[in-house]
Amino acid sequence: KKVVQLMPTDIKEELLAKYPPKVARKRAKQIMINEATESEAPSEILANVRTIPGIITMRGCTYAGCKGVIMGPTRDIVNITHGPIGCGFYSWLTRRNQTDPGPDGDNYMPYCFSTDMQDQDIIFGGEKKLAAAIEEAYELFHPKGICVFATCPVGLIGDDIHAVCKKMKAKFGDCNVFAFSCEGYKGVSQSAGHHIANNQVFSHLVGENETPPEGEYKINLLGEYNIGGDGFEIDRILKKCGITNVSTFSGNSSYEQFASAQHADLDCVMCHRSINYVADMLETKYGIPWIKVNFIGAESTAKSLRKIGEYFADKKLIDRIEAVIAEEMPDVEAARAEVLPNTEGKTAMLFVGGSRAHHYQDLFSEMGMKTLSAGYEFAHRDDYEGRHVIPDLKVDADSRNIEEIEVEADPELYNPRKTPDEIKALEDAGYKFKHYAGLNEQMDKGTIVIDDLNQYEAEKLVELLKPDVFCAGIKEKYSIQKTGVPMKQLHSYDSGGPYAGFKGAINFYHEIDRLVSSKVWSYMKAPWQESPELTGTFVWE
Ligand code: CFN
Ligand code: HCA
Repeated sequence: KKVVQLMPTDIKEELLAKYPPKVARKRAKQIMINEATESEAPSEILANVRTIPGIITMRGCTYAGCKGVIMGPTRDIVNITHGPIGCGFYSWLTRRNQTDPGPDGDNYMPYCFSTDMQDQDIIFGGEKKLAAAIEEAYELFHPKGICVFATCPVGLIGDDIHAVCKKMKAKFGDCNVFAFSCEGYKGVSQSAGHHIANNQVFSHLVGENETPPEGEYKINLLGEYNIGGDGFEIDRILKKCGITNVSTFSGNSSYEQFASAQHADLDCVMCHRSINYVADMLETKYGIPWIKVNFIGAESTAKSLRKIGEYFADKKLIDRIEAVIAEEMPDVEAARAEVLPNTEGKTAMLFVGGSRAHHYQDLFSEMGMKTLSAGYEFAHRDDYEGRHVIPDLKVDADSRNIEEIEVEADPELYNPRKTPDEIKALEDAGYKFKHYAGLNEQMDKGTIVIDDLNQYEAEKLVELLKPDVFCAGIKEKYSIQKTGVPMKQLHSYDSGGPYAGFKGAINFYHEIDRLVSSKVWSYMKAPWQESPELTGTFVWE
């Protein structure tokens, strides 16, 4: 048995060793050692680029980002997938977004609406079938809104879904019908779908309701999707503090909430990746400023509430927020004290979407757990490096050109080693930035940040670093568990949750304690344990 000390650079080398030179060169730019040494090249990471064909990526498609992610949690809009039945089926409530329509509210989420495209529709066109589907949905439910989502074949055959929707909207008169050109192949990941969804919701829905809702401190909660009931817990806390949540984009959301979003005083952005476009548009068009918040982690929740209090700068609100924190924290502390002896010093890896790989590190650090390696599936450089470049938006909604969405801004704008003077010079030249803590800033020195991790690298990482828990999605779950490492889904939460807010933190502490303390995993033999050629000890820095 050979025992070696693995440096972060060795791990990077090991991850790349099996690739052909061209692939290795590209992947090398997406595997970053966080500030390895003073003399190392700046910690820059390549993100939001196409996955190399042949690699088994963790990513999803543009349709998933638009239909499943942004519009999926909206209960009283009928969401029709124009395409083969599989696309509708696989985006049918698999995300575990919950909703509460109340006793009389409409809820179409349990339905899966699809035009069920067949061969003849591909050959002769599917517009008539789509119009019939919209009509049928209208006759059956009389919803406030009907949304239509394009899948890959729709773009390829050229069905004009926007024209069909326009015609149907005019025909009904009392139903807002609009479409999303979110063909799966359009971007490099789900991310393009978020952008397309944001633009259309903003153009067709936000601002429709002119009556301002009641409330002293009105916010919108952007980028919170009520997975496993997270949004319910956040709403409980906001209500307790006396803060009015006008609209959530889009967890537990309704048509009216979207339509009223312009009445908020402040936008609080949870998941920057998926909804920053709406935040920027609300700021540009309605002058509503946005701040970054995070309700994952008890301390982050307290910090975010204080940030909201600070914005309104009202003593009554600030006192109430402090009282709520003081009331909620003892239970959190008790749970933390209970799990700490089991969790302290344990290690985690997180590879999730475009914000959770970052947000959940707060929860792990509250439990004394270290993140060895983390990364996003489809985030952009701002999510890693914390510098958001505010786009130059045209306020007129119709002039927004969504075809431009995949054009990345000059990479130099994101360079993390830019000095304050250089930033100032860029600002003088007309660029507008917003700064917040990105993933890289949170990671310890010597940890490994990996963008668009794939199946091969995931298994290799686990083999080399043996984390106590690995967090990712359903595609990773069983291959990781087979290596004898517990796996926690941070997309669907497996069947758990909520994990947001104070009560959610308590749930998470116990869940992770159970996972990392369980003996069952030690009975599993990973392939390298059966024939050990190499065992590694990870060294920091
Ligand atoms: S709920 Fe969100 S928090 S919206 Fe986004 S980037 Fe996905 S569906 Mo999966 S769990 Fe994940 Fe984030 Fe924002 Fe969810 S980390 S991948 S597209 N995501
Ligand atoms: C999506 C949705 C997803 C998938 C989760 C997973 C989700 O990207 O289309 O891979 O387990 O959270 O449901 O991210």
